[in-house]
Amino acid sequence: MTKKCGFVSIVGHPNVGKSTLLNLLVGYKISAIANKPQTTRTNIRGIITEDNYQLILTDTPGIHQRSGNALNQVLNKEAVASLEQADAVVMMVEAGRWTAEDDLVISRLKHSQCPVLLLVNKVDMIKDKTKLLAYLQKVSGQRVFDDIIPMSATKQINTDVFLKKAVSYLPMGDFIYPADYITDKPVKDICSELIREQLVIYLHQEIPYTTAVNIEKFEETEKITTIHATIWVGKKGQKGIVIGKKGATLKRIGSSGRIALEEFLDAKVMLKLWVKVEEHWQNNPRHLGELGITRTT
Ligand SMILES: Nc1nc2c(ncn2[C@@H]2O[C@H](COP(=O)(O)OP(=O)(O)OP(=O)(O)O)[C@@H](O)[C@H]2O)c(=O)[nH]1
Ligand SMILES: [Mg+2]
Repeated sequence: MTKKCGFVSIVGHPNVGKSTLLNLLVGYKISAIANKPQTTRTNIRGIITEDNYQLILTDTPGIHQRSGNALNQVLNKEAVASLEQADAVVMMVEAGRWTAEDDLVISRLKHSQCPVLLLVNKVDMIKDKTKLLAYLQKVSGQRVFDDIIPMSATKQINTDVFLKKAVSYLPMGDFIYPADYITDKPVKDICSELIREQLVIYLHQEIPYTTAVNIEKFEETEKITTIHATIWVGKKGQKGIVIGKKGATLKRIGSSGRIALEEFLDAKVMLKLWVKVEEHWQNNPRHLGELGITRTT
């Protein structure tokens, strides 16, 4: 049987639903999702393998305008780096919206040699279909797109159409990863990603943005997996906020983090969390590297 294998990158401005689509197609939650911008920090590859194809779908951090500190610059670079290897690029936007950040994404795609597909996500939010049609018409003039697919990742509208289209871009070739791999990230990295997702969900917007999670210990026995993790915050005052009154916030983060980890690892998990302060870690490239936030590809 002839086999196809290749890379498709999903780029777009923050919060459009890139990670939601990746998790859906992979069938596991490997990338953090939250209703807040800049949830994703590093490129995450989700691997979808069938008998005749292997689609390596790359979820990237949202491309955004505020690129002041080192972390922001790394996030934007990371998204752009994923394009170098791609056989096709998917630009994702939110139905009914076109922002300056979408223009920025278009400008980043200017030199892209491969086909660019426009995925208009969250169509479930637009009840009036004539409005959607007008929107689709408008966005089709923004650049030459290979195709435009209206879709909803959460309601699973047209996600199968997208998958088929993505596979059509893959070149012939042998599989790169073993058939049972769902991601290229080590299990430890996915675990820290799932804990960080809880921070994004439970804390006020600015704080998760200045936090990072590092797995210090990961011990598996037949009965239980013990995970020790440090939550790094950027300022002394933030430590108290993460911990909360009588430890309530950290407790909530810990228990929902444990549930997410148990689901991912399919094992019983004991999760221990510590909160530590490293001032201005987002501007310290060495520290960013230690936390796994670096240019990968
Ligand atoms: N209504 C609706 N909401 C969606 C859809 N897809 C994703 N969302 C929601 O949009 C929010 C953002 O989703 P993410 O997948 O984290 O978005 P992202 O593009 O990865 O965001 P960044 O990592 O910050 O760039 C979440 O609350 C999702 O549940 C959709 O099709 N319809
Ligand atoms: Mg994301």
